[in-house]
Amino acid sequence: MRSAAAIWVLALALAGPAEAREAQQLADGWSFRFGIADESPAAPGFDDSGWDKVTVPHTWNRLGNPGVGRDDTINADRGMGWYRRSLCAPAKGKRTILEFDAASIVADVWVNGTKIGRHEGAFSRFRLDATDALKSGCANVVAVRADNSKPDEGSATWHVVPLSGDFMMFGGLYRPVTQLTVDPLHIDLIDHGGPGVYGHVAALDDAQATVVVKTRLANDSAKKTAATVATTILDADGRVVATDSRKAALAPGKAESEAQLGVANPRRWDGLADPYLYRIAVELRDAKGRVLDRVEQPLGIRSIAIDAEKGFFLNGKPLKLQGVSRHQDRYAKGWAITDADHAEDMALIRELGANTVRLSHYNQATPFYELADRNGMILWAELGLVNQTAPKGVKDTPPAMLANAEAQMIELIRQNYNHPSVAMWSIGNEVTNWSWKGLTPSNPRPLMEALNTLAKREDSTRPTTMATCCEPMPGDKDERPILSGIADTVGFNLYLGWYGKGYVAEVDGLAAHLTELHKRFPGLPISLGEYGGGGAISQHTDNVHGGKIMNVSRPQPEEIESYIHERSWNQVKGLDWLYGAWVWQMFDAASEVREEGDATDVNTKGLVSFDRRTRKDAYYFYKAAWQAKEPVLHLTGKRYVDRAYRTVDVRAYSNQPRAKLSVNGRDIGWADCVDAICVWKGVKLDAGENRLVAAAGNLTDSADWRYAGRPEDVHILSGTLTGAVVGGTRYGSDNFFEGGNGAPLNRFRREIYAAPGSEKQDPQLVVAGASRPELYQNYRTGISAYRVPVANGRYRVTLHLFEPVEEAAGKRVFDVAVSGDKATRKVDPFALAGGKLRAATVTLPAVVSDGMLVVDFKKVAGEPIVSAVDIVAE
Ligand code: GCB
Repeated sequence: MRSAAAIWVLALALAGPAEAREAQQLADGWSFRFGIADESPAAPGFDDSGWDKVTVPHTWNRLGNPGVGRDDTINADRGMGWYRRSLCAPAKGKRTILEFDAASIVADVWVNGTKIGRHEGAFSRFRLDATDALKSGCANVVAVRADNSKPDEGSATWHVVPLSGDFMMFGGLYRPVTQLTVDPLHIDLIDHGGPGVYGHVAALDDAQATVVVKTRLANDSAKKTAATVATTILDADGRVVATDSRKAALAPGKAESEAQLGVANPRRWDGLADPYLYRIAVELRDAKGRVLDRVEQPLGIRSIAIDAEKGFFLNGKPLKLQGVSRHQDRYAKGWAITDADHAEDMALIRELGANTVRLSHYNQATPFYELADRNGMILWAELGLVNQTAPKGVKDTPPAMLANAEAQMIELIRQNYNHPSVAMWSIGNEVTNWSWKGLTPSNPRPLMEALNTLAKREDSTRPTTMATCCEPMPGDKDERPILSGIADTVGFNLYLGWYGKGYVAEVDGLAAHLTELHKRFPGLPISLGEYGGGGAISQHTDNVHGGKIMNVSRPQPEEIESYIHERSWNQVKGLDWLYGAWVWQMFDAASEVREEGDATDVNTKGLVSFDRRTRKDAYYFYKAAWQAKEPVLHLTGKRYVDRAYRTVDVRAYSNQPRAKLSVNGRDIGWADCVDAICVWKGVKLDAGENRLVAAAGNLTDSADWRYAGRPEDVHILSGTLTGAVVGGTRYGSDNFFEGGNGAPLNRFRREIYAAPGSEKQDPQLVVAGASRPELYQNYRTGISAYRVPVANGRYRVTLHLFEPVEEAAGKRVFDVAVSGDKATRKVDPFALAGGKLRAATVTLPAVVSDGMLVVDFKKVAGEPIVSAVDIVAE
């Protein structure tokens, strides 16, 4: 049995140093109301009894839902939201500081009707001194107005960056609010939201690290006071490895103290391999040695360097940065997420095998930086400055906007200075001359140069970077200024195969494009800041080349996203000079400018769904390509259950050399896994249910698919990526074709960055004379053949076609021949149907004796065309 004395000693040991600073989270007890434009709720006597009761973190917005159109849960309101609650004053003589980890976008704060401050910017911590506005007791009222109005002229946000972006600016007190109680003598809390303690490694070798720790101090009393600043470095086990103590005579106001400490035989913070963390503890003590205040910060002893030819180095060793971008929102919660949500995101990123995260496009919450420190994840930290360098209608960056961008840059750096995970500061994303987007031209250079200078002044230990999308290439006749080269490094956001001429095959130009940029900017370290494509988990294709990419529209079959990543990564990984690549993006995220895939207001390029429940196939591609620690085997297409075709290519992702497949217990054989991809070509499914099982090493994975059509029939919707059920018959996406391009007859598309409701639509063209008009919505032109694997036997082949553009007969003429039929048919869709945009069919008998039904198209005039094919066994 333990003695009482022993328990008492234990309790003392656990209590540690005196808790001089008190922190109380103000999570409960808030009342909330959206949409009050005047300042009446700031008055202490204001009656908020009818308001909603909420807890903080909170946002009034909810955006991004499955399906077409906003559902009833959506709240996209931009404007002013009010929060009120009571506050207890501390014991006399203490100071009260209110700490907001973030408030979006502009926040005004009153205590008992006295305004104690305003903060402009949605992403950073700020603190306000409430002491003088408080009365003793608990009858104090704090009122906060958070304003996320669109940055239109006259609104509080018009000059607050970012002014635009492909993401929702959720409103509210979406990160924690804390009441801090401190002695009048304390470590400064009003330093741009920073911790007041800033450590960096000034010199480093295997024997010793020299760590310089700067501490900002505040004396809010009226008299000069003697104090001691004690700085300690603790190792991961809490053992003291270095100390410094110095006296300070603190006059009222602010002061600074600097200590230099040596850490012998330093253990490096070495990324995923060994994210070893020391801690810096600074205590401010009074003349009697009592602790007045204490702050602990992380310290990682490491070096980083980036070279234009050799890439990224951590602690002198090359490390190719391979990772993802992360937005901070998630389904149903928006930006008001919990520590558990942050932890789940980090766990998913770790599982993926990434070693870096880009915090797109703004300063994210402290818990996520801490997770990165602890996990050894390299961070690209970013200022929230996107696209626009001047408000709409304003020619150049106005002084107020410059001042705001600079203030947010300082906040980003001070608040995160001590995180060893942060490798670089980004000064903005896709900032360019946006005149071509219908905005007033502004010259972005002065703002970007000012921000870069400021970032270097604030932190001389880290490189700067910026992401750009749209700089003119050599030979372009374009007056847009070049911004690459302002920051120390540059990340190019490149979406080959996605934003382009409409065909996924363009992705194969990625390495060449990057190499061109590398030549163009010699000496400048270059990364791939973003790349990727959309993937809707309920939309599927049998052939990614079957139709046009619908990049801000529908459909966006999941297989396209996978294909873009397969092809991109397998080019990028070979570019040794490229110091890093960040997938756009880790998670689907809310964006008001989008109506795409199978969702509304969601950017579908995530490797993981908005609700974090679904890891898309592309996730497993990276897991197989990146994850060295555990064996990976993943059969793709599990969500594509109802198959359109019986003959399919089965694919798996694996980091094993080869994998084996069976279908309904039938052995299909082995496939080599090359570049993490294993393919079994031309696998024949059974009619009805199919259980596919892949095996590699001691791993297995399975998928359940169904083929419900007539066993030997094939129905193809030409020129499409997803197929459709038409008149009860399942048509597959375009497949088995050779040559040509798919296109839709009509195209729906919301212009990116346009307001919802302003969808651009081609004129609705209709093909006349069709009993099943759905078969005439898309077409393939320039086709040379269909080669369709089928069982031997007799078939009737029907081609559906129409003339989409020609105004006369004779302009588009081609010969068609099918297997086993010696006759060749000359086809002129215009002549056959009796005009343009009129449906026609051609039916031919076929006999197959070698397992392959071939339809040959031979051009006579113009390009051959087809919009659907029926192959029906007789
Ligand atoms: C970009 C932007 C990012 C967008 C992304 C996209 O280049 O930097 O904010 O979300 O493209 O999906 O279009």
